[in-house]
Amino acid sequence: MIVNRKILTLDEFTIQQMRQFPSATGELSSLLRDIGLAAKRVNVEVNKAGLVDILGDAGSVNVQGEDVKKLDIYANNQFMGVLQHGISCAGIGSEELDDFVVFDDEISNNSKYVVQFDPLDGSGNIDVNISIGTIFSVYRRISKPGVPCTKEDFLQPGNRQVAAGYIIYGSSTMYVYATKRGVNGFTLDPAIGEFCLSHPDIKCPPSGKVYSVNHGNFFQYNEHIREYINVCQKKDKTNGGPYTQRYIGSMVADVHRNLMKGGIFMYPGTTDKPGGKLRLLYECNPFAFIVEMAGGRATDGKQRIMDIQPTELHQRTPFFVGSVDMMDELDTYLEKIK
Ligand code: AHM
Ligand code: MG
Repeated sequence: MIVNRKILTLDEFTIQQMRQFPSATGELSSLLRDIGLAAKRVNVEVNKAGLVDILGDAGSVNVQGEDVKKLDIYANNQFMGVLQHGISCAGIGSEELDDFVVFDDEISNNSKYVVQFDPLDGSGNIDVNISIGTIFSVYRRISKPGVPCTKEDFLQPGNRQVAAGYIIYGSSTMYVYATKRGVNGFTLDPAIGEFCLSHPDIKCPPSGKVYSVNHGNFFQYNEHIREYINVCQKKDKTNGGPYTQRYIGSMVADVHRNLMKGGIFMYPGTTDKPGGKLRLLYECNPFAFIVEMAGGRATDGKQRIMDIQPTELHQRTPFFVGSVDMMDELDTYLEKIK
């Protein structure tokens, strides 16, 4: 078999990147590779999701007498496990856990980073075979190394992210991560079980034809957001259209498509939930960082998502993210909201 040596694996790529900085300790590269390992384990289980009735329902005991865990709990434990046993992470925050977790041992207390993640976003879609994903965000801790990390390490604004990424478990499994040096995408090659660099230096097209929003909530949105959605529906050849509405209800899939092809994704506040649904720390900030690093923008309707000073781990926010020209047009409607 001919091995294509032009394609770099995730490990080769992160090591290559690190070599460009002789003073780098390799902690971030190691952390990104640890996340890749957990993603591969989660991918195996996600691919078996349709067999759950055969193997045993989550929460029950399967035919082999093993406990069957809910996939989001399984994913949480995998990501937490690799980060705890790695050398780079002092603690984590997760959508699945009420509070942040401090890895209080000597190596972890001396580690530079904390990580926040949503282990399996869109997990309501698992049993209908729709793409779901993992989202994560990496911060350099503020507390001094040598002692356990603290709550302040987790409540940093998104503009202090060092890296962020997502894994999409879809028709193929992809790992996309961003640092201040750019955004790169790796596709899992099942033949060798490695993520391979398939989408180097991803750029979000400045404009697109797709808008993604839950239309079912239309009458609960602010009138100026409704006005913008109406404009999207009326686009034609004379003003950059026609637009297409695409919304699968799994943010990783919706934002991934828009990142690659151009588009805008919106989860505004509603009359029932003025603060929106999505979580700032492990859903919106990472996507804001990735999309901005790729040339797009993200806001909560009033300010840049990454400039929000978080006050709680599970804080929610309205979220608008996407191609820069489309975001600029949306802004003209958001500015009308008092
Ligand atoms: P989850 O974290 O409970 O999975 O919820 C987040 C998901 C996002 O992936 C998706 O964009 C959104 O919820 C869909 O919500 P809705 O069904 O209200 O449109
Ligand atoms: Mg989620």
